[in-house]
Amino acid sequence: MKIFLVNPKLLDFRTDEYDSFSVPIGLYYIGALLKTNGFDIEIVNLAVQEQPVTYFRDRLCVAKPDIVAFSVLNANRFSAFEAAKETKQINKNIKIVFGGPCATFLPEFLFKSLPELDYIVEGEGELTFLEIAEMVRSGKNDAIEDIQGIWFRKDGQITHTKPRELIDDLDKLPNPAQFFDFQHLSLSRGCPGKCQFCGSPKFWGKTNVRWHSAEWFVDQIQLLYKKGITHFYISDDTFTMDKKRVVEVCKMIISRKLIITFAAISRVDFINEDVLFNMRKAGCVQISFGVESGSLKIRKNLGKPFSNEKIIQSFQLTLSYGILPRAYFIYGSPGETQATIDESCELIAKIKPLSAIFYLLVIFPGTGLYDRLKERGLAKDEIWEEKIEDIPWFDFDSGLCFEDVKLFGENLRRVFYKNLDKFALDIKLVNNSELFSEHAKFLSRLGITFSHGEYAENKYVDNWDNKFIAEKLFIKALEYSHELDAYLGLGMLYQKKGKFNKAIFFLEKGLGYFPDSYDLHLCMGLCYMNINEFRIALNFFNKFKDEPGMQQYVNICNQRIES
Ligand code: B12
Ligand code: SF4
Repeated sequence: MKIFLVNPKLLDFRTDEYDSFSVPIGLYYIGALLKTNGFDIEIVNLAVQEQPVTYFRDRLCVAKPDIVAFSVLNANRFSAFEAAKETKQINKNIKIVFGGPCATFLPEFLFKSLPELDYIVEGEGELTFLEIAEMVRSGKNDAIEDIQGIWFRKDGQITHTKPRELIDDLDKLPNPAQFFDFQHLSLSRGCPGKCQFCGSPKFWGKTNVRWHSAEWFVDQIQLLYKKGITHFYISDDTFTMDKKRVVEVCKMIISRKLIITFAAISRVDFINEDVLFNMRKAGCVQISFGVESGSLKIRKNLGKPFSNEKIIQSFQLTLSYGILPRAYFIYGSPGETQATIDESCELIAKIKPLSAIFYLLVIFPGTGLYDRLKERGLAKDEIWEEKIEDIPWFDFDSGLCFEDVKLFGENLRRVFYKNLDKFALDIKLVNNSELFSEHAKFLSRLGITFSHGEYAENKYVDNWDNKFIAEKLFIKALEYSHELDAYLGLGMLYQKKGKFNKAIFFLEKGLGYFPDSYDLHLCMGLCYMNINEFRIALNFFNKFKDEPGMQQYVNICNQRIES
Protein backbone atom coordinates (compact mmCIF):
# COMPACT_ATOMS: atom_id res chain seq x y z
CA MET A 1 0.00 0.00 0.00
CA LYS A 2 1.36 3.39 -1.03
CA ILE A 3 1.53 6.36 1.34
CA PHE A 4 2.65 9.92 0.67
CA LEU A 5 4.25 11.78 3.57
CA VAL A 6 4.13 15.41 2.59
CA ASN A 7 6.11 18.45 3.72
CA PRO A 8 3.96 21.37 2.51
CA LYS A 9 5.35 24.68 1.28
CA LEU A 10 5.61 27.72 3.54
CA LEU A 11 3.32 30.62 2.75
CA ASP A 12 6.05 33.27 2.69
CA PHE A 13 9.32 33.25 0.80
CA ARG A 14 12.51 32.78 2.89
CA THR A 15 16.03 33.77 2.03
CA ASP A 16 17.31 30.85 4.08
CA GLU A 17 16.50 28.08 1.65
CA TYR A 18 18.02 25.28 3.66
CA ASP A 19 15.76 25.77 6.68
CA SER A 20 12.58 26.28 4.71
CA PHE A 21 13.24 23.36 2.38
CA SER A 22 14.15 20.69 4.88
CA VAL A 23 11.75 17.86 5.63
CA PRO A 24 10.78 17.60 9.34
CA ILE A 25 12.51 14.79 11.17
CA GLY A 26 9.14 13.50 12.31
CA LEU A 27 8.25 12.47 8.75
CA TYR A 28 11.39 10.37 8.53
CA TYR A 29 10.58 8.69 11.84
CA ILE A 30 7.05 7.91 10.67
CA GLY A 31 8.32 6.81 7.26
CA ALA A 32 10.83 4.43 8.84
CA LEU A 33 8.22 2.79 11.07
CA LEU A 34 5.82 2.36 8.18
CA LYS A 35 8.48 0.97 5.90
CA THR A 36 9.42 -1.65 8.49
CA ASN A 37 5.73 -2.57 8.59
CA GLY A 38 5.59 -3.20 4.88
CA PHE A 39 4.18 0.09 3.58
CA ASP A 40 5.46 1.76 0.46
CA ILE A 41 6.44 5.28 1.49
CA GLU A 42 7.20 8.33 -0.61
CA ILE A 43 8.32 11.57 1.04
CA VAL A 44 6.94 14.42 -1.04
CA ASN A 45 8.72 17.69 -0.33
CA LEU A 46 6.49 20.43 -1.70
CA ALA A 47 8.62 23.06 0.04
CA VAL A 48 11.24 22.82 -2.72
CA GLN A 49 8.76 22.98 -5.59
CA GLU A 50 8.16 26.17 -7.55
CA GLN A 51 4.76 24.89 -8.69
CA PRO A 52 3.75 22.65 -5.78
CA VAL A 53 0.21 21.94 -6.95
CA THR A 54 1.18 20.92 -10.46
CA TYR A 55 4.01 18.80 -9.15
CA PHE A 56 1.75 17.19 -6.57
CA ARG A 57 -0.98 16.40 -9.10
CA ASP A 58 1.56 14.69 -11.35
CA ARG A 59 2.96 12.63 -8.49
CA LEU A 60 -0.54 11.59 -7.39
CA CYS A 61 -1.47 10.41 -10.86
CA VAL A 62 1.72 8.41 -11.22
CA ALA A 63 2.06 6.90 -7.72
CA LYS A 64 -1.65 6.52 -6.85
CA PRO A 65 -1.29 6.56 -3.05
CA ASP A 66 -3.96 5.24 -0.68
CA ILE A 67 -3.14 7.74 2.06
CA VAL A 68 -1.78 11.26 1.77
CA ALA A 69 -0.46 12.54 5.10
CA PHE A 70 0.82 16.04 5.80
CA SER A 71 3.15 17.48 8.43
CA VAL A 72 1.34 20.72 9.17
CA LEU A 73 2.76 23.88 10.75
CA ASN A 74 0.75 27.07 10.86
CA ALA A 75 3.14 28.50 8.33
CA ASN A 76 2.50 25.82 5.69
CA ARG A 77 -1.19 25.01 6.26
CA PHE A 78 -2.43 26.58 3.03
CA SER A 79 -0.15 24.46 0.92
CA ALA A 80 -1.47 21.39 2.78
CA PHE A 81 -5.05 22.55 2.11
CA GLU A 82 -4.40 22.93 -1.62
CA ALA A 83 -2.75 19.55 -1.92
CA ALA A 84 -5.51 17.85 0.11
CA LYS A 85 -8.19 19.33 -2.17
CA GLU A 86 -6.26 18.25 -5.22
CA THR A 87 -6.00 14.73 -3.82
CA LYS A 88 -9.73 14.33 -3.26
CA GLN A 89 -10.50 15.75 -6.70
CA ILE A 90 -8.37 13.05 -8.25
CA ASN A 91 -9.65 10.24 -6.05
CA LYS A 92 -12.04 10.82 -3.16
CA ASN A 93 -11.15 7.44 -1.64
CA ILE A 94 -7.63 8.54 -0.78
CA LYS A 95 -7.47 9.25 2.96
CA ILE A 96 -6.16 12.63 4.06
CA VAL A 97 -4.30 12.78 7.37
CA PHE A 98 -2.82 15.82 9.12
CA GLY A 99 -0.21 15.69 11.89
CA GLY A 100 2.32 18.08 13.49
CA PRO A 101 1.93 21.19 15.71
CA CYS A 102 -0.75 23.05 13.72
CA ALA A 103 -2.87 19.91 13.42
CA THR A 104 -2.45 19.12 17.12
CA PHE A 105 -3.45 22.56 18.38
CA LEU A 106 -6.13 23.56 15.85
CA PRO A 107 -8.08 20.36 15.11
CA GLU A 108 -11.56 21.84 15.14
CA PHE A 109 -10.57 24.80 13.04
CA LEU A 110 -8.89 22.55 10.48
CA PHE A 111 -11.87 20.22 10.16
CA LYS A 112 -14.14 23.23 9.67
CA SER A 113 -11.84 24.78 7.07
CA LEU A 114 -11.14 21.63 5.10
CA PRO A 115 -14.02 19.27 4.29
CA GLU A 116 -11.51 17.00 2.55
CA LEU A 117 -9.71 16.22 5.83
CA ASP A 118 -10.28 12.69 7.19
CA TYR A 119 -8.09 12.29 10.29
CA ILE A 120 -5.88 14.38 12.52
CA VAL A 121 -3.12 12.75 14.53
CA GLU A 122 -2.52 14.51 17.80
CA GLY A 123 1.04 14.96 19.09
CA GLU A 124 3.59 12.18 18.73
CA GLY A 125 2.68 10.55 15.47
CA GLU A 126 4.41 7.22 14.85
CA LEU A 127 2.16 4.67 16.56
CA THR A 128 -1.10 6.46 15.85
CA PHE A 129 -0.33 6.84 12.19
CA LEU A 130 0.78 3.23 11.91
CA GLU A 131 -2.60 2.15 13.27
CA ILE A 132 -4.41 4.38 10.79
CA ALA A 133 -2.37 2.94 7.93
CA GLU A 134 -3.04 -0.62 9.10
CA MET A 135 -6.74 0.15 9.35
CA VAL A 136 -6.83 1.50 5.80
CA ARG A 137 -4.87 -1.52 4.58
CA SER A 138 -7.32 -3.89 6.21
CA GLY A 139 -10.28 -1.97 4.78
CA LYS A 140 -11.98 -1.84 8.21
CA ASN A 141 -12.55 1.89 8.39
CA ASP A 142 -14.98 1.53 11.31
CA ALA A 143 -12.04 0.65 13.53
CA ILE A 144 -11.08 4.33 13.56
CA GLU A 145 -12.84 4.87 16.88
CA ASP A 146 -10.47 2.42 18.54
CA ILE A 147 -7.39 4.36 17.56
CA GLN A 148 -6.13 6.58 20.36
CA GLY A 149 -4.90 10.13 19.81
CA ILE A 150 -6.96 11.13 16.80
CA TRP A 151 -9.63 13.55 15.69
CA PHE A 152 -12.13 12.58 12.99
CA ARG A 153 -15.65 13.30 11.77
CA LYS A 154 -18.46 11.15 13.03
CA ASP A 155 -21.99 11.83 11.79
CA GLY A 156 -20.93 15.34 10.87
CA GLN A 157 -19.48 16.02 14.35
CA ILE A 158 -15.80 16.42 15.10
CA THR A 159 -14.80 13.70 17.53
CA HIS A 160 -11.73 13.11 19.63
CA THR A 161 -10.53 9.71 20.84
CA LYS A 162 -8.67 9.08 24.08
CA PRO A 163 -5.18 10.65 24.07
CA ARG A 164 -2.35 8.23 23.33
CA GLU A 165 0.39 7.47 25.84
CA LEU A 166 3.80 8.74 24.77
CA ILE A 167 6.31 6.17 23.50
CA ASP A 168 8.26 5.17 26.61
CA ASP A 169 11.38 3.89 24.87
CA LEU A 170 12.31 5.91 21.79
CA ASP A 171 14.94 3.30 20.86
CA LYS A 172 12.15 0.92 19.90
CA LEU A 173 11.52 3.11 16.85
CA PRO A 174 13.34 1.97 13.71
CA ASN A 175 16.25 4.19 12.88
CA PRO A 176 15.21 6.53 10.03
CA ALA A 177 18.80 6.66 8.79
CA GLN A 178 18.37 3.10 7.51
CA PHE A 179 16.00 4.44 4.88
CA PHE A 180 16.55 8.16 4.42
CA ASP A 181 19.33 10.75 4.20
CA PHE A 182 19.06 13.83 6.42
CA GLN A 183 21.07 16.18 8.59
CA HIS A 184 18.66 17.10 11.40
CA LEU A 185 18.84 14.80 14.40
CA SER A 186 16.91 14.48 17.61
CA LEU A 187 18.23 12.83 20.77
CA SER A 188 15.29 13.73 22.98
CA ARG A 189 11.64 14.71 22.87
CA GLY A 190 10.25 17.34 25.19
CA CYS A 191 11.46 20.26 27.25
CA PRO A 192 10.97 21.08 30.91
CA GLY A 193 10.93 24.82 30.08
CA LYS A 194 7.95 27.10 30.40
CA CYS A 195 8.60 29.66 27.69
CA GLN A 196 5.38 31.43 26.90
CA PHE A 197 6.09 31.79 23.18
CA CYS A 198 6.93 28.13 22.60
CA GLY A 199 4.60 25.26 21.79
CA SER A 200 7.00 22.49 22.67
CA PRO A 201 6.09 21.88 26.35
CA LYS A 202 2.41 21.46 25.56
CA PHE A 203 3.10 19.43 22.45
CA TRP A 204 5.49 16.92 23.98
CA GLY A 205 4.22 16.94 27.57
CA LYS A 206 5.91 19.07 30.23
CA THR A 207 7.02 16.45 32.68
CA ASN A 208 7.95 13.71 30.33
CA VAL A 209 11.25 14.27 28.54
CA ARG A 210 12.35 11.10 26.75
CA TRP A 211 15.66 10.20 25.19
CA HIS A 212 17.24 7.85 22.74
CA SER A 213 20.18 5.98 24.15
CA ALA A 214 23.59 7.31 23.16
CA GLU A 215 24.15 4.12 21.16
CA TRP A 216 20.97 4.44 19.08
CA PHE A 217 21.75 8.06 18.39
CA VAL A 218 25.36 7.51 17.38
CA ASP A 219 24.34 4.52 15.25
CA GLN A 220 22.14 6.96 13.39
CA ILE A 221 25.02 9.37 12.87
CA GLN A 222 27.23 6.51 11.74
CA LEU A 223 24.68 5.28 9.19
CA LEU A 224 24.41 8.79 7.76
CA TYR A 225 28.17 9.31 7.91
CA LYS A 226 28.69 6.18 5.83
CA LYS A 227 26.43 7.76 3.23
CA GLY A 228 28.71 10.81 3.11
CA ILE A 229 26.87 13.18 5.46
CA THR A 230 29.33 14.93 7.75
CA HIS A 231 27.50 17.99 9.11
CA PHE A 232 24.49 17.71 11.41
CA TYR A 233 21.97 19.95 13.14
CA ILE A 234 20.91 18.55 16.47
CA SER A 235 17.38 19.85 16.77
CA ASP A 236 16.56 18.95 20.36
CA ASP A 237 14.95 21.75 22.29
CA THR A 238 17.79 21.53 24.82
CA PHE A 239 20.42 19.06 23.66
CA THR A 240 22.51 19.22 26.83
CA MET A 241 19.63 18.61 29.22
CA ASP A 242 21.07 15.24 30.25
CA LYS A 243 24.76 16.09 30.45
CA LYS A 244 25.91 12.55 31.19
CA ARG A 245 24.18 11.22 28.10
CA VAL A 246 25.60 13.99 25.92
CA VAL A 247 29.12 13.24 27.11
CA GLU A 248 28.50 9.56 26.32
CA VAL A 249 27.29 10.50 22.83
CA CYS A 250 30.37 12.65 22.25
CA LYS A 251 32.80 10.01 23.47
CA MET A 252 31.14 7.46 21.21
CA ILE A 253 31.43 9.78 18.19
CA ILE A 254 35.13 10.17 18.96
CA SER A 255 35.80 6.48 19.62
CA ARG A 256 34.04 5.46 16.42
CA LYS A 257 36.22 7.99 14.55
CA LEU A 258 33.30 9.80 12.98
CA ILE A 259 34.80 12.99 11.60
CA ILE A 260 31.77 15.23 11.73
CA THR A 261 30.71 18.72 12.68
CA PHE A 262 27.45 19.62 14.30
CA ALA A 263 25.42 22.50 15.70
CA ALA A 264 23.09 22.20 18.68
CA ILE A 265 20.57 24.14 20.73
CA SER A 266 20.88 24.47 24.48
CA ARG A 267 20.00 26.61 27.46
CA VAL A 268 22.39 28.75 29.49
CA ASP A 269 21.66 26.72 32.64
CA PHE A 270 22.45 23.37 31.02
CA ILE A 271 26.12 23.53 30.15
CA ASN A 272 29.41 23.05 31.94
CA GLU A 273 33.08 22.68 31.04
CA ASP A 274 33.01 18.88 30.79
CA VAL A 275 30.11 18.93 28.34
CA LEU A 276 31.66 21.71 26.28
CA PHE A 277 35.06 19.98 26.12
CA ASN A 278 33.52 16.73 24.92
CA MET A 279 31.15 18.41 22.50
CA ARG A 280 34.02 20.34 20.95
CA LYS A 281 36.17 17.23 20.63
CA ALA A 282 33.26 15.42 18.97
CA GLY A 283 32.86 18.17 16.36
CA CYS A 284 30.43 20.70 17.81
CA VAL A 285 30.91 24.04 16.08
CA GLN A 286 27.95 26.05 17.34
CA ILE A 287 25.52 26.17 20.24
CA SER A 288 22.44 28.37 20.08
CA PHE A 289 20.98 29.80 23.27
CA GLY A 290 17.64 31.53 23.65
CA VAL A 291 18.58 34.76 25.44
CA GLU A 292 15.35 36.45 24.32
CA SER A 293 15.86 39.87 25.98
CA GLY A 294 18.26 41.99 28.01
CA SER A 295 15.43 42.92 30.35
CA LEU A 296 14.99 40.51 33.23
CA LYS A 297 11.40 41.65 33.55
CA ILE A 298 10.67 40.64 29.96
CA ARG A 299 12.57 37.40 30.31
CA LYS A 300 10.53 36.53 33.39
CA ASN A 301 7.34 37.39 31.57
CA LEU A 302 8.36 35.17 28.66
CA GLY A 303 9.18 32.32 31.04
CA LYS A 304 13.00 32.42 30.85
CA PRO A 305 14.05 33.97 34.13
CA PHE A 306 17.84 33.42 33.97
CA SER A 307 20.08 36.15 35.35
CA ASN A 308 22.31 38.31 33.17
CA GLU A 309 25.33 36.85 34.96
CA LYS A 310 24.36 33.29 34.06
CA ILE A 311 23.84 34.25 30.43
CA ILE A 312 27.15 36.11 30.19
CA GLN A 313 29.03 33.30 31.91
CA SER A 314 27.60 30.61 29.62
CA PHE A 315 28.42 32.57 26.49
CA GLN A 316 31.99 33.15 27.65
CA LEU A 317 32.43 29.52 28.60
CA THR A 318 31.05 28.22 25.30
CA LEU A 319 33.28 30.53 23.30
CA SER A 320 36.33 29.64 25.36
CA TYR A 321 35.98 26.04 24.16
CA GLY A 322 36.04 27.18 20.55
CA ILE A 323 32.32 26.69 20.03
CA LEU A 324 30.53 29.58 18.38
CA PRO A 325 27.82 30.81 20.75
CA ARG A 326 24.74 32.00 18.90
CA ALA A 327 22.12 34.14 20.62
CA TYR A 328 18.44 34.16 19.84
CA PHE A 329 16.77 37.44 20.77
CA ILE A 330 13.09 38.24 20.63
CA TYR A 331 11.78 41.78 20.29
CA GLY A 332 8.29 43.26 20.38
CA SER A 333 7.46 41.36 23.59
CA PRO A 334 4.89 42.42 26.18
CA GLY A 335 6.34 45.44 28.00
CA GLU A 336 8.95 46.20 25.30
CA THR A 337 10.09 49.85 25.14
CA GLN A 338 13.18 51.64 23.87
CA ALA A 339 14.56 51.24 27.40
CA THR A 340 14.24 47.42 27.32
CA ILE A 341 15.77 47.37 23.84
CA ASP A 342 18.68 49.38 25.27
CA GLU A 343 19.02 46.69 27.92
CA SER A 344 19.16 44.06 25.18
CA CYS A 345 21.85 46.08 23.38
CA GLU A 346 23.85 46.29 26.61
CA LEU A 347 23.56 42.56 27.13
CA ILE A 348 24.70 41.90 23.55
CA ALA A 349 27.83 43.94 24.27
CA LYS A 350 28.48 41.78 27.32
CA ILE A 351 27.80 38.33 25.96
CA LYS A 352 29.65 39.09 22.70
CA PRO A 353 27.83 36.53 20.56
CA LEU A 354 29.50 35.66 17.27
CA SER A 355 26.15 34.97 15.69
CA ALA A 356 22.76 36.35 16.63
CA ILE A 357 19.24 35.96 15.32
CA PHE A 358 16.60 38.56 16.13
CA TYR A 359 12.99 37.41 15.92
CA LEU A 360 9.90 39.51 16.11
CA LEU A 361 7.66 37.91 18.73
CA VAL A 362 4.96 35.95 16.91
CA ILE A 363 2.50 33.59 18.47
CA PHE A 364 1.07 30.20 17.68
CA PRO A 365 -1.65 28.01 19.12
CA GLY A 366 -0.29 25.75 21.83
CA THR A 367 1.73 28.54 23.45
CA GLY A 368 1.08 30.32 26.74
CA LEU A 369 0.82 33.68 24.99
CA TYR A 370 -1.84 32.42 22.57
CA ASP A 371 -3.83 31.02 25.49
CA ARG A 372 -3.57 34.39 27.27
CA LEU A 373 -5.01 36.16 24.23
CA LYS A 374 -7.82 33.66 23.89
CA GLU A 375 -8.70 33.87 27.58
CA ARG A 376 -8.97 37.64 27.27
CA GLY A 377 -11.11 37.26 24.17
CA LEU A 378 -8.51 39.04 22.04
CA ALA A 379 -7.84 36.19 19.61
CA LYS A 380 -9.95 33.45 18.11
CA ASP A 381 -8.89 30.43 16.10
CA GLU A 382 -10.72 31.92 13.10
CA ILE A 383 -7.80 34.32 12.73
CA TRP A 384 -6.03 31.46 10.93
CA GLU A 385 -8.47 31.81 8.03
CA GLU A 386 -6.38 34.80 7.01
CA LYS A 387 -3.43 34.26 4.72
CA ILE A 388 -0.83 34.72 7.45
CA GLU A 389 1.92 32.43 8.71
CA ASP A 390 1.77 33.67 12.28
CA ILE A 391 0.45 36.54 14.40
CA PRO A 392 2.78 39.24 15.68
CA TRP A 393 2.27 39.95 19.37
CA PHE A 394 2.25 43.72 18.79
CA ASP A 395 -1.04 43.39 16.91
CA PHE A 396 -2.73 42.71 20.26
CA ASP A 397 -0.66 44.92 22.51
CA SER A 398 -1.84 48.51 22.89
CA GLY A 399 1.62 49.44 24.20
CA LEU A 400 3.29 48.56 20.89
CA CYS A 401 3.00 49.69 17.29
CA PHE A 402 4.48 48.37 14.08
CA GLU A 403 6.80 51.36 13.42
CA ASP A 404 8.36 51.18 16.88
CA VAL A 405 8.76 47.44 16.81
CA LYS A 406 10.41 47.60 13.40
CA LEU A 407 12.88 50.14 14.74
CA PHE A 408 13.57 47.94 17.77
CA GLY A 409 14.61 45.13 15.45
CA GLU A 410 16.80 47.41 13.36
CA ASN A 411 18.48 48.80 16.48
CA LEU A 412 19.32 45.36 17.79
CA ARG A 413 20.73 44.17 14.49
CA ARG A 414 22.79 47.31 14.02
CA VAL A 415 24.30 47.08 17.50
CA PHE A 416 25.18 43.44 17.01
CA TYR A 417 26.83 43.84 13.63
CA LYS A 418 28.62 47.06 14.49
CA ASN A 419 30.27 45.36 17.43
CA LEU A 420 31.00 42.08 15.77
CA ASP A 421 34.59 43.04 14.96
CA LYS A 422 35.27 43.76 18.64
CA PHE A 423 33.65 40.49 19.68
CA ALA A 424 35.80 38.57 17.23
CA LEU A 425 39.00 40.29 18.31
CA ASP A 426 38.20 39.68 21.94
CA ILE A 427 37.99 35.88 21.74
CA LYS A 428 39.70 34.15 24.65
CA LEU A 429 40.17 30.40 24.32
CA VAL A 430 41.02 27.92 27.05
CA ASN A 431 44.67 27.09 27.27
CA ASN A 432 44.27 23.35 26.86
CA SER A 433 46.65 21.76 24.37
CA GLU A 434 44.18 18.95 23.73
CA LEU A 435 42.00 21.55 22.04
CA PHE A 436 44.62 23.49 20.09
CA SER A 437 43.82 21.91 16.75
CA GLU A 438 40.08 22.56 17.37
CA HIS A 439 40.89 26.17 18.30
CA ALA A 440 42.75 26.59 15.01
CA LYS A 441 39.81 25.19 13.10
CA PHE A 442 37.36 27.40 14.95
CA LEU A 443 39.33 30.60 14.32
CA SER A 444 39.88 29.72 10.68
CA ARG A 445 36.21 29.00 10.11
CA LEU A 446 35.31 32.30 11.70
CA GLY A 447 37.95 34.04 9.61
CA ILE A 448 36.33 32.65 6.47
CA THR A 449 32.95 33.98 7.64
CA PHE A 450 34.49 37.44 7.74
CA SER A 451 36.60 37.20 4.60
CA HIS A 452 34.19 35.62 2.14
CA GLY A 453 31.32 34.17 4.14
CA GLU A 454 28.16 35.52 5.72
CA TYR A 455 29.73 38.57 7.37
CA ALA A 456 31.71 39.61 4.29
CA GLU A 457 28.43 40.37 2.51
CA ASN A 458 26.64 41.98 5.43
CA LYS A 459 25.77 45.63 4.83
CA TYR A 460 26.04 46.52 8.52
CA VAL A 461 29.58 45.20 8.90
CA ASP A 462 32.33 47.44 7.61
CA ASN A 463 34.13 45.75 4.72
CA TRP A 464 37.59 46.98 5.47
CA ASP A 465 37.17 45.74 9.01
CA ASN A 466 36.02 42.36 7.79
CA LYS A 467 39.23 41.67 5.97
CA PHE A 468 41.24 43.00 8.88
CA ILE A 469 39.36 40.76 11.31
CA ALA A 470 39.75 37.77 9.03
CA GLU A 471 43.50 38.34 8.80
CA LYS A 472 43.81 38.54 12.59
CA LEU A 473 41.74 35.39 13.04
CA PHE A 474 43.74 33.38 10.51
CA ILE A 475 47.02 34.43 12.10
CA LYS A 476 45.71 33.62 15.56
CA ALA A 477 44.58 30.21 14.27
CA LEU A 478 48.10 29.42 13.09
CA GLU A 479 49.45 30.18 16.56
CA TYR A 480 47.49 27.14 17.74
CA SER A 481 48.06 24.69 14.92
CA HIS A 482 48.83 24.31 11.23
CA GLU A 483 45.43 24.74 9.70
CA LEU A 484 44.88 24.47 5.98
CA ASP A 485 41.98 26.93 5.92
CA ALA A 486 44.04 29.56 7.71
CA TYR A 487 46.90 29.32 5.21
CA LEU A 488 44.48 29.36 2.33
CA GLY A 489 42.47 32.19 3.89
CA LEU A 490 45.58 34.34 4.23
CA GLY A 491 46.70 33.44 0.72
CA MET A 492 43.37 34.47 -0.75
CA LEU A 493 43.11 37.57 1.36
CA TYR A 494 46.53 38.93 0.38
CA GLN A 495 46.01 37.90 -3.21
CA LYS A 496 42.82 39.96 -3.33
CA LYS A 497 44.66 42.90 -1.84
CA GLY A 498 47.36 42.55 -4.52
CA LYS A 499 49.99 41.63 -1.91
CA PHE A 500 51.18 38.62 -3.89
CA ASN A 501 54.49 38.08 -2.15
CA LYS A 502 52.82 37.96 1.23
CA ALA A 503 50.21 35.57 -0.16
CA ILE A 504 52.95 33.34 -1.61
CA PHE A 505 54.74 33.34 1.73
CA PHE A 506 51.74 31.89 3.58
CA LEU A 507 50.71 29.54 0.78
CA GLU A 508 54.22 28.14 0.62
CA LYS A 509 54.14 27.50 4.35
CA GLY A 510 50.74 25.86 3.98
CA LEU A 511 51.99 23.62 1.19
CA GLY A 512 54.77 22.48 3.49
CA TYR A 513 52.12 20.96 5.74
CA PHE A 514 49.46 20.16 3.13
CA PRO A 515 51.38 19.23 -0.01
CA ASP A 516 48.34 17.63 -1.65
CA SER A 517 45.92 20.51 -1.25
CA TYR A 518 44.19 21.42 -4.51
CA ASP A 519 43.11 24.81 -3.17
CA LEU A 520 46.57 25.84 -2.02
CA HIS A 521 48.02 24.87 -5.41
CA LEU A 522 45.33 26.78 -7.25
CA CYS A 523 45.76 29.89 -5.14
CA MET A 524 49.54 29.71 -5.45
CA GLY A 525 49.30 29.33 -9.21
CA LEU A 526 47.00 32.34 -9.45
CA CYS A 527 49.42 34.44 -7.39
CA TYR A 528 52.29 33.59 -9.72
CA MET A 529 50.11 34.34 -12.73
CA ASN A 530 49.42 37.74 -11.27
CA ILE A 531 53.11 38.52 -11.08
CA ASN A 532 53.62 37.18 -14.62
CA GLU A 533 55.56 34.10 -13.49
CA PHE A 534 53.69 31.76 -15.79
CA ARG A 535 56.22 28.93 -15.73
CA ILE A 536 56.15 28.73 -11.95
CA ALA A 537 52.36 29.05 -11.97
CA LEU A 538 52.14 26.16 -14.41
CA ASN A 539 54.01 23.91 -11.99
CA PHE A 540 51.27 24.44 -9.44
CA PHE A 541 48.40 24.00 -11.88
CA ASN A 542 49.93 20.95 -13.54
CA LYS A 543 49.71 18.85 -10.39
CA PHE A 544 45.92 19.00 -10.71
CA LYS A 545 45.58 19.47 -14.45
CA ASP A 546 42.99 16.69 -14.71
CA GLU A 547 40.66 18.31 -12.18
CA PRO A 548 37.68 20.17 -13.65
CA GLY A 549 38.37 23.89 -13.88
CA MET A 550 42.16 23.62 -13.75
CA GLN A 551 42.72 23.16 -17.47
CA GLN A 552 41.75 26.76 -18.27
CA TYR A 553 44.68 28.04 -16.15
CA VAL A 554 47.07 25.53 -17.67
CA ASN A 555 46.04 26.77 -21.12
CA ILE A 556 46.48 30.44 -20.23
CA CYS A 557 49.94 29.77 -18.80
CA ASN A 558 50.99 27.76 -21.85
CA GLN A 559 49.79 30.53 -24.16
CA ARG A 560 51.61 33.22 -22.21
CA ILE A 561 54.83 31.16 -22.08
CA GLU A 562 54.69 30.61 -25.86
CA SER A 563 53.98 34.27 -26.71
C1 B12 B 1 13.97 21.59 14.77
C2 B12 B 1 12.90 22.59 14.49
C3 B12 B 1 13.00 23.29 13.30
C4 B12 B 1 14.04 22.97 12.26
C5 B12 B 1 13.43 21.81 11.43
C6 B12 B 1 14.45 20.82 11.02
C7 B12 B 1 13.87 19.58 10.41
N1 B12 B 1 14.08 19.42 9.15
O1 B12 B 1 13.24 18.79 11.06
C8 B12 B 1 14.11 24.29 11.46
C9 B12 B 1 15.19 25.20 12.04
C10 B12 B 1 14.39 24.13 9.97
C11 B12 B 1 12.74 24.88 11.78
C12 B12 B 1 12.15 25.81 11.01
C13 B12 B 1 10.91 26.33 11.29
N2 B12 B 1 10.18 26.15 12.40
CO1 B12 B 1 10.63 24.88 13.75
N3 B12 B 1 10.95 23.73 15.15
C14 B12 B 1 11.84 22.82 15.40
C15 B12 B 1 11.62 22.15 16.77
C16 B12 B 1 12.55 22.85 17.77
C17 B12 B 1 11.85 20.65 16.82
C18 B12 B 1 11.11 19.84 15.75
C19 B12 B 1 11.52 18.42 15.84
O2 B12 B 1 12.42 18.02 15.18
N4 B12 B 1 10.92 17.62 16.68
C20 B12 B 1 11.23 16.21 16.81
C21 B12 B 1 10.50 15.39 15.71
C22 B12 B 1 10.65 13.92 15.98
O3 B12 B 1 9.15 15.74 15.78
P1 B12 B 1 8.28 16.37 14.59
O4 B12 B 1 9.09 16.64 13.41
O5 B12 B 1 7.49 17.48 15.14
O6 B12 B 1 7.28 15.18 14.26
C23 B12 B 1 6.49 14.48 15.22
C24 B12 B 1 5.13 15.12 15.49
O7 B12 B 1 5.07 16.48 15.23
C25 B12 B 1 4.19 14.37 14.63
N5 B12 B 1 4.08 14.76 13.22
C26 B12 B 1 4.74 15.69 12.54
N6 B12 B 1 4.37 15.67 11.25
C27 B12 B 1 3.45 14.72 11.11
C28 B12 B 1 2.75 14.28 10.01
C29 B12 B 1 1.85 13.25 10.15
C30 B12 B 1 1.10 12.78 8.99
C31 B12 B 1 1.64 12.66 11.41
C32 B12 B 1 0.68 11.58 11.56
C33 B12 B 1 2.33 13.10 12.53
C34 B12 B 1 3.24 14.12 12.37
O8 B12 B 1 4.75 13.07 14.66
C35 B12 B 1 6.16 13.17 14.56
C36 B12 B 1 6.82 12.01 15.21
O9 B12 B 1 6.39 11.83 16.52
C37 B12 B 1 10.11 22.49 17.03
C38 B12 B 1 9.71 22.57 18.48
C39 B12 B 1 9.50 21.18 19.01
N7 B12 B 1 10.24 20.83 19.99
O10 B12 B 1 8.71 20.40 18.48
C40 B12 B 1 9.99 23.83 16.29
C41 B12 B 1 8.64 24.24 15.65
C42 B12 B 1 8.04 23.02 14.99
N8 B12 B 1 9.01 25.19 14.63
C43 B12 B 1 8.17 26.12 14.51
C44 B12 B 1 8.24 27.13 13.51
C45 B12 B 1 7.28 28.28 13.63
C46 B12 B 1 9.18 27.06 12.48
C47 B12 B 1 9.29 28.03 11.29
C48 B12 B 1 7.96 28.36 10.62
C49 B12 B 1 10.02 29.27 11.79
C50 B12 B 1 10.09 30.37 10.76
N9 B12 B 1 9.45 31.48 11.06
O11 B12 B 1 10.69 30.25 9.74
C51 B12 B 1 10.24 27.27 10.33
C52 B12 B 1 9.48 26.48 9.26
C53 B12 B 1 10.16 25.23 8.82
C54 B12 B 1 9.64 24.61 7.58
N10 B12 B 1 8.88 23.54 7.63
O12 B12 B 1 9.89 25.07 6.53
C55 B12 B 1 7.05 26.02 15.52
C56 B12 B 1 5.75 25.59 14.87
C57 B12 B 1 4.55 26.27 15.47
C58 B12 B 1 3.31 25.98 14.71
N11 B12 B 1 2.26 25.76 15.43
O13 B12 B 1 3.28 25.99 13.51
C59 B12 B 1 7.64 25.01 16.59
C60 B12 B 1 6.62 24.12 17.25
C61 B12 B 1 8.39 25.87 17.64
C62 B12 B 1 7.50 26.88 18.33
N12 B12 B 1 7.64 28.14 18.02
O14 B12 B 1 6.69 26.56 19.13
N13 B12 B 1 12.23 24.33 12.88
S1 SF4 C 1 11.87 27.88 24.06
FE1 SF4 C 1 13.28 26.21 24.36
S2 SF4 C 1 13.60 26.16 26.58
FE2 SF4 C 1 11.75 27.34 26.25
S3 SF4 C 1 10.11 25.84 26.41
FE3 SF4 C 1 10.61 26.01 24.24
S4 SF4 C 1 12.05 24.42 23.87
FE4 SF4 C 1 11.97 24.69 26.09
